[in-house]
Amino acid sequence: MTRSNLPQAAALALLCSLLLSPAAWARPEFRVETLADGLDHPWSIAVAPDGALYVTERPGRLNRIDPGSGELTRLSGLPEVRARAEAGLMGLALDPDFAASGALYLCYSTGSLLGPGNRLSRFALQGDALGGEQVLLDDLPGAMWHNGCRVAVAADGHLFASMGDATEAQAAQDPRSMAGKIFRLRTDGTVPADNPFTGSPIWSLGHRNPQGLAFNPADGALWSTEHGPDTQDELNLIEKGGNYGWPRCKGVDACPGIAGYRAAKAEFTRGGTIAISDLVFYRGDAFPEWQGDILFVTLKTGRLYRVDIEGEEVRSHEILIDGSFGRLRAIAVAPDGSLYLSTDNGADKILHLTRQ
Ligand SMILES: [Ca+2]
Repeated sequence: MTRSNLPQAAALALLCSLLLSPAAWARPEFRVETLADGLDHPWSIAVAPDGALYVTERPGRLNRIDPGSGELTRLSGLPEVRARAEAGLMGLALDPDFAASGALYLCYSTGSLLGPGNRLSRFALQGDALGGEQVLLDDLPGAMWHNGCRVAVAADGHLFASMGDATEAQAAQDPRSMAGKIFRLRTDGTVPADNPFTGSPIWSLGHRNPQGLAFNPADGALWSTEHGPDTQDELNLIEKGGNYGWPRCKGVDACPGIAGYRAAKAEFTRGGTIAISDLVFYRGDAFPEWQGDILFVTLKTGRLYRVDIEGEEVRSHEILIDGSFGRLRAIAVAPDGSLYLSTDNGADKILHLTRQ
């Protein structure tokens, strides 16, 4: 070997060692610690620009949690909620201007067992007190189960929210009903002129109970997780005017006869549901291996999944946590790329997943 070939030989040796080394292929090691406990069905986690966590609890509480100490501050000024079975205070999203204005969005159950509904409202947080409720969508269909209520704000400032079929499956196909839909609004509650049904907040239909909404930062596309009935939980790419098939069709099945049908991009599974819940797109420094991937959590199977996508298609998935903490409801990414997860067992925790 001549002297001039040495750098190439060294580079080749390094490449071979990386390709052959088990470490190059290993899943990144992580640890999970408890950041806060004593919560009751924490449903949404939103992380503010300063790193503080804002967490809803289904019985009707909103908390701020210090990411360093785990100290929990209970915020005041919450609306009265219908907290029963799977209804209550659920979705939370912070406005892009939250740091300056304190603006945030909550989706919660209203009324009583005799007249159940759901509501999407904008609030302003000042100090530890919530105020200035502005109702954006009211009298949404409600029930003990399938109340939807996940909320997300797009990069272009539009507000999206989900509503389940409120146990009236056929209503999900009715464009006059607000059940089984995903909505798109301006943040003042007005309907954008380019929504698919003129004058309606409905963006997509045919949903059973979408429990996660997240935008892919790479291309702005909206993705959603959705509970199937007894099989075929779904991962959906949400498109303007799309019909997602419920209750006629499920999962990745074809659906002849439904105009604008969009099959799920992936289903979990044919043999039974995993009880799919909240999702995020991962972007952060802690786990470069996961950059751009979807992470989602599940309820009855208590799992954390990682899904590798390529544009609009799902390539593969793996299970990172499998039942070790019981049911998992919500997931969020911290500014440093670590993750927060909430349990859903009744005496609940906010878990912090960091690189080991
Ligand atoms: Ca579907």
